[in-house]
Amino acid sequence: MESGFETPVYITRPLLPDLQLITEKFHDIIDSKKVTNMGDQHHELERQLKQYLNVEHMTLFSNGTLALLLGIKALGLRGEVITTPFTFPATVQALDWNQITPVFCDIEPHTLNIDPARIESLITERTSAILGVHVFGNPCDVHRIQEIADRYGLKVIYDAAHAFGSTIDGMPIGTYGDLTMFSFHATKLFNTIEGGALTYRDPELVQKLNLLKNFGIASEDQVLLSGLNAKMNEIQAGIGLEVLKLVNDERIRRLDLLNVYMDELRDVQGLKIVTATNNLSSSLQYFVVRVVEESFGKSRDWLHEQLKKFNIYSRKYFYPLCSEFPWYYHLESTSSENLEVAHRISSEVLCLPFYGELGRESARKICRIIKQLQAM
Ligand code: T4K
Repeated sequence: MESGFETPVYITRPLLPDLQLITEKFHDIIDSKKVTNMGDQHHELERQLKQYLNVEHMTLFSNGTLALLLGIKALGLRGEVITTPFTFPATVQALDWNQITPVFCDIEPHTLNIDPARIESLITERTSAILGVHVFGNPCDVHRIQEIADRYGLKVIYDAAHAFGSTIDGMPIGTYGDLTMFSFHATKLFNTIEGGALTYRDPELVQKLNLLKNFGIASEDQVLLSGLNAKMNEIQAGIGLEVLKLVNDERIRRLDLLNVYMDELRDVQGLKIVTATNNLSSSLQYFVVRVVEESFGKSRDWLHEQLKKFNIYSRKYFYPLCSEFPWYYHLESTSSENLEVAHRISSEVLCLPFYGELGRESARKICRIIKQLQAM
């Protein structure tokens, strides 16, 4: 009989630099007296991230949600945007704050991303864009989505909050669509505690985004548009510079964990591993399974609760679906018939602890506990 963990095991832990390195960074920033409003750390992080993500244009923000919200504003989108219900609330809330109505499209059962085959029937004369989410770091079918968008003259935006470093046929994920948002929240592979960025195709967006994240201020005498405060500060950027040095090693450790989970869980009846498809390189952001009750013998919710007794805190990302939020009740696209796959998946999906520090032995123990619970 496997016993529980002595201390709680969470789905993730932030990747953080040695305290000594952070202290030195703080000294530099405090000594400079430039602590926010696009200082040296900010510029250096932007430069290094462009290189790391292999993109030409990037703007940093205080968090991913504001990045997406202002990216949508910068593109001048309006009316309706077709998107997925299987995402974090931030995706659709960025539409809400732009007075745009989300039109929910069902998802593919394998990638859990917006299903391109279902998009076209949702397009109306009010549609201005398609907003895909690279859920759990597995890329959307960017080619089919672009083909539909081109045919109907729509913009394409991606929420790549989970997809730091993902590639498609070797191409960096931030180069697809008109605009891509990355989140650098503490729970993400690369983090600045809170933070985010946009990458985009049109170089003219640089100026607009820089205005939007800084109250629309162009100069001492000029405020050109109605913006917000969404600037990444120097402490965030400085920590980001140190965290970035750790990302490649963290990826190696996560790859190791992925192999442990795959080996141990592959043959468990009723557990389906949500994997990256061929030719895609995953961000290794989450390790996700689907608990198929009929064959696993227990429900996802039951497993989620039982794991807590062993001090394991898995997460039901994404449940409930965004289409179930009360302020969308009146929307036609929220009907269960329209979102059959999404409803099924959101009752099955479970994210297991996945971060380098966890270590192979703990991952093996988690797998043994899951098997033990199934046999109960
Ligand atoms: N789009 C998508 C698809 C997203 O997933 C997200 C964010 C966004 C947009 C918005 O990006 P940001 O505006 O956040 O940049 C967490 C994160 O707060 C959120 O950023 C993330 N997605 C989401 C998937 O996960 P919660 O409510 O689950 O967080 P919380 O506090 O329960 O943390 C989860 C676990 O992580 C904890 O049980 C323990 C661990 N943890 C967390 C924090 C904050 C730590 O060990 N240390 C920490 O400091 O949303």
